[in-house]
Amino acid sequence: MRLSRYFLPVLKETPAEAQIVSHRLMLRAGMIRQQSAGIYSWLPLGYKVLKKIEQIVHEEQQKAGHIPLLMPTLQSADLWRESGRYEAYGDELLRMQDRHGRDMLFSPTAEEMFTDVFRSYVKSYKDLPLTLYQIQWKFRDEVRPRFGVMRGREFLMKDGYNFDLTKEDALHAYNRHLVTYLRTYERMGLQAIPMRADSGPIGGENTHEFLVLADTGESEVFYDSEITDLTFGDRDIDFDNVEQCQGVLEEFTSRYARTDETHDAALFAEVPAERQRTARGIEVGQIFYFGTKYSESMGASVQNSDGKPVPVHMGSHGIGVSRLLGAIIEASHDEKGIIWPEGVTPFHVGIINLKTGDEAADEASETLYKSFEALGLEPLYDDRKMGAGGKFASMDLIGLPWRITVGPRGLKNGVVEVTCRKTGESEEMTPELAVEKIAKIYKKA
Ligand code: 5CA
Repeated sequence: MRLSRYFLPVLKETPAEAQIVSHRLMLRAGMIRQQSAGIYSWLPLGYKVLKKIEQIVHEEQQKAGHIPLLMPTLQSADLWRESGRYEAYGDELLRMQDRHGRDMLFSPTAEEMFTDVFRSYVKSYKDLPLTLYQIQWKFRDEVRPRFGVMRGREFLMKDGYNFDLTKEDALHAYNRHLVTYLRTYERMGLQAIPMRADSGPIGGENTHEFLVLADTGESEVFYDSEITDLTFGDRDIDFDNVEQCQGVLEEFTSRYARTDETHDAALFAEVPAERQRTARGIEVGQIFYFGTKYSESMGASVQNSDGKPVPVHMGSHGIGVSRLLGAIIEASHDEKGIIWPEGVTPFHVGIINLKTGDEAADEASETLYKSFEALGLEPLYDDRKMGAGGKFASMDLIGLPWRITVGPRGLKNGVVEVTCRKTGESEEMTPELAVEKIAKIYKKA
């Protein structure tokens, strides 16, 4: 993309309404625009990161055999009356009527809709296990929408639902989700710690929230510091292997880690004092096992091997896809702006032409630009006719992990400058070597 032809409305001033750094930076970098409280337009740069995050979520879900589909955002109240949640959900549920006076709602989650699709088609235990999921907009009429996309009213969620014959099978699905979530967050450069939590309006006893530690997080958390040494890494996992998935759950949840909702001071006191930590965290996902809560009330049964109808065991599993943008920025920024992890960056590399109009600089920049495109990488080329200071400031603000600076002076010696956004370190090298270096980083060489 050539910046002269892109739509990147960066702001010079710090918007007064934004209280936390991720919100400020998303507004300043021209990623989002607030349209009303907790409702945002996703401008091109924000939209691009959102799509990258979605892509990682899809890939990791599908590796575990979970199947994507898409449900409507507007749903009939009748379905929610069956589960009893139409009345129970409270003021967060946005209720409305269509022109025929029929009660409708904007889905804040979708247990009922998935259970309905399941019961309409699946009749036999032979069709299990089954996990269906979607990435779809949700609406919750939050009392206090704030912090930009962190607590929106309209927000993008990945929500997945497992259907299993037995409790054991459903707990395996729970563990499988835990593994996929660990992998998903790590690919985004985040450490998200599974913590015992409360299930709220979704229901059930078994539930873990995934929290990214950050001072601006809305949840208070208590944990054993040993847990922060754990990483999933690139280990192989067989998602059909029950013991292996159970092993990961035990490894990542055996130490004390709880949100304030389930915090137990007596248990916490058993953690050696030097390892006790109290901090704040951003909840980027939650997994639930709630047994037959929805399948019984909504009649979602299958025939077991004896030909008897039994209600299926279910769980649901959510990732805050749009919230993740805020969480990543909270975890990765400096005073100049965002620092995108390579896994989610909107463009792989920025090219700054210090002197647009200079024949040598234009030509070298063009060649770099085309070389990256030929490798399947996305460069952002700042070809605007303006001073270098403004170009550097925008590039730092939008946070691409790598920058190549091209100028007539360097070119006289046959070199350009490659700069790492995170460390600020620069290296001079030939344009060919610069392309090679960046290609290697993104595994395109
Ligand atoms: N049905 C279940 C799982 S699919 C469910 O709704 N779970 S949830 O309530 O925990 O939401 C899943 C994730 O969505 C949360 O972990 C959080 O990351 C994100 N989320 C929830 N509310 C908001 C909000 N108001 N703004 C942005 N993200 C939100």
